[in-house]
Amino acid sequence: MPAPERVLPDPDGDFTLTPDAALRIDPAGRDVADQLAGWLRPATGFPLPVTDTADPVEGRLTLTLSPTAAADIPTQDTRSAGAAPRDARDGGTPTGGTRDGDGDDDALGDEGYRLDVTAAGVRIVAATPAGLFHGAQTLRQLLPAAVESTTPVAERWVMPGGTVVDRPRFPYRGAMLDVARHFFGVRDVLRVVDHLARYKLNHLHLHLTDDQGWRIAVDSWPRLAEVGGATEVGGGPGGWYTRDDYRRIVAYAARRHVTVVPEIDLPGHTNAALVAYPELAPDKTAPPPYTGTEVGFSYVDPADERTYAFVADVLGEVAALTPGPWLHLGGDEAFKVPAESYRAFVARAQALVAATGKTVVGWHQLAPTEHVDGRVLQWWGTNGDDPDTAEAVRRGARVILSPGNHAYLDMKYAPDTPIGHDWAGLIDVRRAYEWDPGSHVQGVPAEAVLGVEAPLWTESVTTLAEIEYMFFPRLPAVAELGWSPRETHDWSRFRSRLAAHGPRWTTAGITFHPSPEIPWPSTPPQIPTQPTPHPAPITTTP
Ligand code: IFG
Repeated sequence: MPAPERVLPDPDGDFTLTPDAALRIDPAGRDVADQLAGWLRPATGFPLPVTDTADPVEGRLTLTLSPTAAADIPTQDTRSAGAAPRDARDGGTPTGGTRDGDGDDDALGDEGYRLDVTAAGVRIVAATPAGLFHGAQTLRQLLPAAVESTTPVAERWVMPGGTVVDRPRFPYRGAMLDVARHFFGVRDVLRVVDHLARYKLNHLHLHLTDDQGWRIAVDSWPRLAEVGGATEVGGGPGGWYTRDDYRRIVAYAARRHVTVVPEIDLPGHTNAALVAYPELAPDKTAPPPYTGTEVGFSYVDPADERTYAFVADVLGEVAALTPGPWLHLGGDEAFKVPAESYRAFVARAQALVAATGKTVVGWHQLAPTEHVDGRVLQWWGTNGDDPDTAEAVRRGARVILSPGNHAYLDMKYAPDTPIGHDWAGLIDVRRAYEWDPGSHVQGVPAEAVLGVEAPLWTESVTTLAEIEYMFFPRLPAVAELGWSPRETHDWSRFRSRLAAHGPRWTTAGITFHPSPEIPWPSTPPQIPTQPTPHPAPITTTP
């Protein structure tokens, strides 16, 4: 999970991981091998040394980086017509066909990999470390769920034999964590990165600023964090990331091939900044700190030149701390800013982003404003007909799809979901899965779609366990829409694979919603689960 592009099972090729196993890698793949070994050591108890010699040796896990790596598999469609649906346990889906239908596109690209499991050993080949990393995540899923245990388990570590060839459908596959409504410390954010990387998501959008809190230190405007960071929804203490905290998040994410996308939401959603610097307020008066959950009432003064000095300084400092190409300007719900002022403000703010060398991302409310080269609109509509966005695409914008009624993970699963919103409707797993980013918005063709992103707004989310409860099982559904070929899209197969996947979350101590839509396995996991984090993880239905 997500479903690979191509799975060629070989029942004679099962491989058993044994205590003397070792990882052999090309030097450039060492970091991936170290991480893979780190995932497998706790449950197996095996030393799993990592060595540089790349020669594939008996009983080994070999990770090979080859810039010209190719899929090297027969291009005929491996899915015979009407193939019987596979048992979820084999994890594979008879995904036939080739990426572009005629099979000539054999390069693995920036993120693709080929994984071969034979009785003699396991080999991952990719053109880049990111491809090796994605292959390593797939390898992890071929081992029994017990591999997720944080303590050694007596288990036969058998991996089903065969070949997987895999490449992503879209380049941008992400999730957003709103750390402004409720603040989440670095440790929680790092665990969120781990969750994204498991499902081959490669972008973490951090919603760093809003009415209730400013979460990133800005040296040239210190009160933004010191004052603006000291509140949150409900009146809690809030908090903020120092520059070093942010650097730590970015570095941790980069090792897992996740790019951080920082959002400084402007011109609206700025009450925290106005509390810190009243000169930015239209009435030049500090509003009271806001700990409620309304939206659309605040904005920085688009008519005051000091606002643009503020924007330039903030974007400059955040851009300098961000290795990724994206800077998210927000732009949503500036209800009190007249259209002309909004357009003028956005034009200047976009130019300030470009001056930092970054590419603009913004919520799709930016659509009617001036296009800047490479601009990306994040679409969060609930109705697939949006002429402004379609027009912006005609002028060159690309789109990240986050439809409110399919990808907003702050939506309740069901009426009795204890936390979350319902303004975009209830979203259980099927609703998160049953849409096509490539054709979701009229006038936004697949070529203009950069990818997908699942936002989690945190007005009512306050702990890591609650983040996980809203993420799982819907995040893998969105991850599959971003990664897997459209031909693999099949709800009945997906729900079976998800059911087989659930015990991995239980074993890993990941909280999740035991959605009634999924036929979770009835047998409880055969191994002692580690002490449960508070609150107790939601286990699968009995
Ligand atoms: N809309 C607001 C968010 C958040 C959300 C909760 C966007 C772009 C509703 N803006 O979504 O700040 O409050 O579902």
